[in-house]
Amino acid sequence: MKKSTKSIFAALMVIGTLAACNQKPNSTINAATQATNEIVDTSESEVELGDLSIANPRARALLGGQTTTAAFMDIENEGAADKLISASSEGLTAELHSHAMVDGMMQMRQVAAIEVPANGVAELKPGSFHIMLFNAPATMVAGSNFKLKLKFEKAGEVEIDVPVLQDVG
Ligand SMILES: [Cu+2]
Repeated sequence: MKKSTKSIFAALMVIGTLAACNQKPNSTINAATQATNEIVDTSESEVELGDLSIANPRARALLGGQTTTAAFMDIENEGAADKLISASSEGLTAELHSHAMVDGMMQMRQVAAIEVPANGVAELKPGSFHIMLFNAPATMVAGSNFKLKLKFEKAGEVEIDVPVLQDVG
């Protein structure tokens, strides 16, 4: 049974910086994070792909009138370093994004890849790396699900089922 960490940064997520989302990918940024003491059992929703397991997938429900939101997950790696190089979902546009302090302001940027460290975890979570979803269908409300295809440099491709939640934690 695998464990994953749960973000404590939900309250810090700022969704109002979409203007920063149109920038071109620059460098890959290391998403390595160490496990913390706060443990959530996500074994039910885990998907295995080679040495990787994808746990706790979730997307934030669309707010009224919006078409942009984001998906999050923990990518656990029991093998050599890998990279998430793309995400896609039918009927919308998905991009890999970082979320970092730039010149004193929190900004999101598109990145070419999200590193998954050897024997470590890449945490995609609010306020950090995430999969940005543009032109999302109005059906993306709490309680719904959608398919998201992930492509890794070494492990290859996998399609996961992402629950849409009001609170993505
Ligand atoms: Cu973003």
